[in-house]
Amino acid sequence: MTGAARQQTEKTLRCGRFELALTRPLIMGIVNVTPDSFSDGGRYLAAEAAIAHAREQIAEGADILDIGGESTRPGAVPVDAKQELARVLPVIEALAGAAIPLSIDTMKADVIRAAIAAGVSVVNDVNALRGEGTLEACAQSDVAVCLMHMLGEPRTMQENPHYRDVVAEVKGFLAERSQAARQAGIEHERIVLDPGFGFGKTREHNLTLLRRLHEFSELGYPVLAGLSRKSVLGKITGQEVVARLPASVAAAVIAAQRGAHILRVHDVRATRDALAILRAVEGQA
Ligand code: HH2
Repeated sequence: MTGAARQQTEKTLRCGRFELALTRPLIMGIVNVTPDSFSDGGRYLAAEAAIAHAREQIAEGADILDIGGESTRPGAVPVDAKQELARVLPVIEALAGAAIPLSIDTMKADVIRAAIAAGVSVVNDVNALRGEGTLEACAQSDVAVCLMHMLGEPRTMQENPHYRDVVAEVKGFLAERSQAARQAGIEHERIVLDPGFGFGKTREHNLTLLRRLHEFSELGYPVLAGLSRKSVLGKITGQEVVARLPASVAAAVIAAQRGAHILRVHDVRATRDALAILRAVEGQA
C-alpha cells in the first residue's frame, strides 16, 4: 500500500531552490515559536531556544522544518501579523542557509511575503490559502504550498463538528482548494494536501480519516499527515500531551503505511527510527 499510493502522485515536490524526492515518507519537524501551542507552548518562545531546537531536529534527520508563530490549537487566541513576524523572522533568518527547506506555518499574506523574502521554501496554511492575498503571495513566488482542511476556525472548530461523510467532504474541499491554487498559477508539483487531523474533527472523524488516508492520494497530490501529540491520541491512550510519544510514533507509521508522503512531527528521531523499520520490512531500506 505504501509504495502503490505514493506512486500515483508526483515523484518530487518543488519548493524554492529545493526539489524533494517523494520516494520515502519525509519528516517535517515542528518548530513552534509560540507561548501557547498545545504541546510545547512557551518552551521555544525565545528565538535562541527555537533555533537550537531546530538545529537539533536537522541533526536528527528532519527533511523539512515547519516554523510557526501562532498557535492554532482549539480555542487559541489569534495574534496579528506584526507579532507573528517578530516571533518567526529571527528564527527563519538564522536557519535560512540550512541544507533543508524551511516552511512557514501561517494563515496571513503579510507573514507569507516576509517569510518568503527571508528564505522559506514552503507555505503551510491550515486555512488552505483562503485568507485575503494568501494565494497571490504564494503564486508570485516558487514556494511549495500545503493546503489543509479545517472546519470553521480554531476558536470554535471543536464545538460539535458534523459531517455526513468526513472523507468525501474533506476530499471535496481539498480538490476545490488545489484547483484554486492551480488557477492562481501554482504548479501541480508545488502542492501538498492535508486532511487536517484535529481541526474540526471528533475522535471518530480523525480515526476514519487515518483509516482511509490512502484515498486522499487519489487526488494526485502528495499527502501530509499531522497527528503528533494530538488530543485524539490522548483520548485513545488516556495519556497527557507530554506522554504521547509512543502513540504519535504509532500514528506516524500507520499514516506512512496508508500512503502519507510527509509526516509533521514534534519528535524527529523517534519517528525517523520507526520509519526506518517500516522501510526495512517493505524491502526499501
Ligand atoms: N497541526 C497543527 C499546526 N499546523 N499544519 C498542518 N499542515 N497539519 C497539521 O496537522 C497541523 C498544522 C497543530 O499542531 P502544533 O503546531 O503542535 O500546535 P499549535 O497549533 O498549538 O502551535
